[in-house]
Amino acid sequence: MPLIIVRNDITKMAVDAIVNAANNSLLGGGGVDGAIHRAAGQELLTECKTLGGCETGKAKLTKGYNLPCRYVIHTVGPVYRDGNHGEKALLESCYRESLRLAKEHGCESIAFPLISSGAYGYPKDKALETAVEVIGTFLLDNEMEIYLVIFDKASYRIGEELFSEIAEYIDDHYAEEHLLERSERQNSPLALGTAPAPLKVSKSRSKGRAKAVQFNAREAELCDSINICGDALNLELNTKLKQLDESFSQMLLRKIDEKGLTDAACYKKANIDRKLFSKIRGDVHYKPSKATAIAFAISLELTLDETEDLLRKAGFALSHSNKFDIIIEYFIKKGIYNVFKINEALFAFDQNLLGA
Ligand code: AR6
Repeated sequence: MPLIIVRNDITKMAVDAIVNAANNSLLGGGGVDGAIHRAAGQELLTECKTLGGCETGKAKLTKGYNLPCRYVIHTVGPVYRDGNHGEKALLESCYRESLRLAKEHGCESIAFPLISSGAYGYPKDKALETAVEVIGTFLLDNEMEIYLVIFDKASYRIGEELFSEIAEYIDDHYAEEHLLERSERQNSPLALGTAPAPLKVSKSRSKGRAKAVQFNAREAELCDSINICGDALNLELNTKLKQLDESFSQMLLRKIDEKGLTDAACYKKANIDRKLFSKIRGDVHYKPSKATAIAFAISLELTLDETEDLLRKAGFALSHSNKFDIIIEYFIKKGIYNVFKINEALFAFDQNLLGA
C-alpha cells in the first residue's frame, strides 16, 4: 500500500527515513522533534549543529543514529497564523522537499508526522488534507512506501462536517439493517415472547432484493437466447457468457481498457503496489482481499452496482452490517473516488484502509 496512515510513535518506525518536524535552528525542541533527538542520541545533535539551520518549507538530511531508520529528514513547517500568510504553500513544500531528499537518497520507505499540527498550530484537518494531497500527487509519478504517522487519536481529525455526515450515514444504514434483522428474528417461528418491533425496511435491503431479481432476469434472458439460437450462439450471447465466466483479474483488466486507463494509472489511483498489480495481472485466478478489490472499484470509478459485480468476482459483497462497507457505499454514492480521502475517513472510524 503506497500510502498508509498508522497510529504510532514515529521513533519506532523501521523505515528508510523518518521526517522530523523541526524548527529553523535544527537544534532540537519539544514534540516530535524532542522525541526524535532523545531516541537518536547525542550524535544527532552533533550532526545537526553542522547544518547551519534550515529555512521554513525546506528540508535537510542526517543519519538516523540509534533510531531504527537510516535517515532523519528535518523539515521546518510554517507557524500557523490565520491561513492567509502562505502557510499552505510552505507546508506543501515541506512534504515535497522531504520526498525529494528521500528519493535522492534511494529511500524506498518514509514516515511523516503531521508537520506543523502541534506547537505550530496548523489546524489538524487542514494539515492532514495537505499532507495527503502532496503525498498522493508524488505517488502518481513515484514508487515509495509512505507512512503518515498519527501519534494519538486526538491529533487526528478529518473535517468536522465530513466526519459527522459519515457518522450520520453509518447510523442510518447500520441501524436500519440491525433493526430489520432483529425484527426478522422476532417474526421467525423460533422467536419467543414479545410482539415484533415495528418493521423499518431499509431502502438498500429492498434494493438488494431488486438486484437479485435483476440477476435472475438476466439469466432468464440468456436462457431465452439460447433457446432461440440453439447451438448457433450469436456473438452478443457469446460475449455475455464470457462476461459471466470472467474471473476477477479478467474483469479488472477489461474495465481498465474500457475506461481508457493505463495499468499504472489504475493501480496508483487504487493505492496498490506495483508488485501486487503484476501478480494480479499474471494470475487469471488471483483472489484479492476485499480491501484490494474495493480499491480497484474506486480507482475505476465504478457505480455501486458495478462495484458489487467486481466484488462478486472475488467472492465478496457489500453489507450493511459492516461499517467499512457503509463508508465505501457513502463515498461511491457521493461520487468521491479519491482513495486517499476515503482512507482518511476509514482511519477516522477505525477501519482497515483501502489498497495493498
Ligand atoms: N511520533 C509521531 N508524531 C508525534 C510524536 C511522535 N513521537 N510526538 C508528537 N507527534 P509538533 P510542529 C505529533 O509540535 O507543530 C518542536 O518544538 C503531534 O501530535 O512536534 O511542526 C520543534 O522544535 C503533532 O500532531 O511539531 C518546533 O519548534 C505533530 O507530531 C515545533 O515543535 C507535530 O507536532 C514544531 O511544531
